[in-house]
Amino acid sequence: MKNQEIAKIFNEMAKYLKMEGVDFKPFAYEKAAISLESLNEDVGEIYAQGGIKSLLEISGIGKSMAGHIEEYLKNGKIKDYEKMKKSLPLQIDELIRVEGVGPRKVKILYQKLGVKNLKDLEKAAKTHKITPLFGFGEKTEKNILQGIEFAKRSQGRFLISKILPVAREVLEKIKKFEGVKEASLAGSLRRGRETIGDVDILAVAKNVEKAMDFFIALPGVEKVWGKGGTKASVHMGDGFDMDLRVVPEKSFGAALQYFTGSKEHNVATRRIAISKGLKLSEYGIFRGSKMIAGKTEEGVYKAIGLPYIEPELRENEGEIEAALNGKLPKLIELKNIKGDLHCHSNWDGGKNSIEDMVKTAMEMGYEYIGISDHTKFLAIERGLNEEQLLKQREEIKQLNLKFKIKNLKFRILHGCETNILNDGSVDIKDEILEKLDYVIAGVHSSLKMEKKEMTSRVEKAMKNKNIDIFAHPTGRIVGQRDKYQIDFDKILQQAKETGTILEINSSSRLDLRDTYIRRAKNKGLKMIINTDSHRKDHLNLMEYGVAQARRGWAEKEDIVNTFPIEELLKHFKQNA
Ligand code: DGT
Ligand code: CA
Ligand code: CA
Repeated sequence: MKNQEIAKIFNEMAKYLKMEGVDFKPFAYEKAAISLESLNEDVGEIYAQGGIKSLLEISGIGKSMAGHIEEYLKNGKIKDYEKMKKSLPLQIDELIRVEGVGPRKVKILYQKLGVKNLKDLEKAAKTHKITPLFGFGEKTEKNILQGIEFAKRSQGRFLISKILPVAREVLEKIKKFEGVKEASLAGSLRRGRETIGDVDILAVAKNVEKAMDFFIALPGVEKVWGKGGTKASVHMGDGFDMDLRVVPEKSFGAALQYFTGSKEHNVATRRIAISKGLKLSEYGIFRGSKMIAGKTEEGVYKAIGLPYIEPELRENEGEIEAALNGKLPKLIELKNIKGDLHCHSNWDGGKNSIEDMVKTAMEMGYEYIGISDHTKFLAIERGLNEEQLLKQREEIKQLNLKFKIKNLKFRILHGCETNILNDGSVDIKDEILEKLDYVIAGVHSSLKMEKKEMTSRVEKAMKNKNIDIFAHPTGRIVGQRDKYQIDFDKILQQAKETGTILEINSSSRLDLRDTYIRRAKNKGLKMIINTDSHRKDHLNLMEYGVAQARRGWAEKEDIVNTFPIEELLKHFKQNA
């Protein structure tokens, strides 16, 4: 099937046309590309059956696009495209990824300085060859250098927990701005992805111009990349970019569906629309020229015969099939969480006292909190030994007694976070572990072990009857450290056999990650979402773990800290 090949060429041609400064035409190529990407049938087959006439019947394909498709099917290439490549032989994608460098600038940089790729660009900027160019100047050169630095440093992606609070603040301000009727986050942020490229915001506003001016003047905005008829793009002091798109009210749902993505999900939904003789775009759903839905997302899904699909599921990883078969999961929600069992106190060098941690947990509406300080092997974390654990147990007992007297429905559970040593044993004696309400175990040393060794190390720990929870099971830290080598299928099997609960760690580990959560769920395993708090304000990281759980199709029943306390304790006991 040649559909994707041709779509790719059309996208490239659009960029070349933009470099030439051509108006409108690039859009036709992009439209044709999206059309081909979401086409069910082989475009070659369509052409073979009905010639150029049948190509013209595909939505989004006009006369000149049909001509290009015919040419490619016949000759394996498109002359215009070959010409474009020859006249400007450069890495467009790489270059326009640098913020502040658009297609037109790319062309000038190539013609005047011979810049073909990122490396050339950096060299030109560092040797101040860009400043004297007409239409560039010192500021642009500086911008370009910053853009390159940024692209290199972070590869342009940010941990969700760094972005969401800022984006929410901006969203709230936009919502309150005069004349704004509706606003929502979209893109990867709305889908809860662990890392975010840029923030996408959609709004409906009475006065588009005013709303965009308000957006680009917000505190925190460091630079304005651009402001057009319906879209404004800014760079935030925190290092990331934000797009605001203002859309008509009647199209808000369709735009939200489109700009939430993912692209793969959109291709699939478009395909369904086409199969029903409909056209789905960011403007709405159309039968011929009649708009039949678009104001709400629910309406958009309904018009193509689907129930509403939660944003976290929209990755084209089976959610469409599940929706068609009425098999969508009822995803876990933040409000289902009744407590947090991976919390450190000042006993092990954490910032806050047990009482402080408890107070915050109560304010969050939790029914319980589990204190699980590090144990002695982790000397840098001031890990507790057996004696200290017993002392800590007394303090917790007293606090629980106090709650009881006051008739407070809150309970502190006492656990600890033991270390899985190289041989698979843990660093606290079983007779002490037995006395605790629950025990977490994790790998904190010798992370570079070979796969086989690491797997049996963890398997052995899971067989310890006192260990209830396997913390941050793959050892990765988002943006900082890869997972260690471990046979995850074997870990799943062992967890199944021993009833070990796998942790979804909500800190910057986000471990288990979404796809692994789904594998654990499919295996029928129980998981727990914990924050690994080392201070009280970390407790509200919970929502990031929940987001990953939702991306992993987890339901309330899969996650043990949605259980009331009695049920949770029963669960620990059963699996002892
Ligand atoms: P990010 O920003 O890299 O974390 O990921 P997204 O998903 O936020 O991607 P972004 O910001 O480039 O675009 C936002 C949404 O717009 C994306 O999820 C789906 C939609 N979209 C963007 N480009 C295309 C496209 O070429 N085709 C289709 N069907 N949808 C697109
Ligand atoms: Ca985005
Ligand atoms: Ca974007």
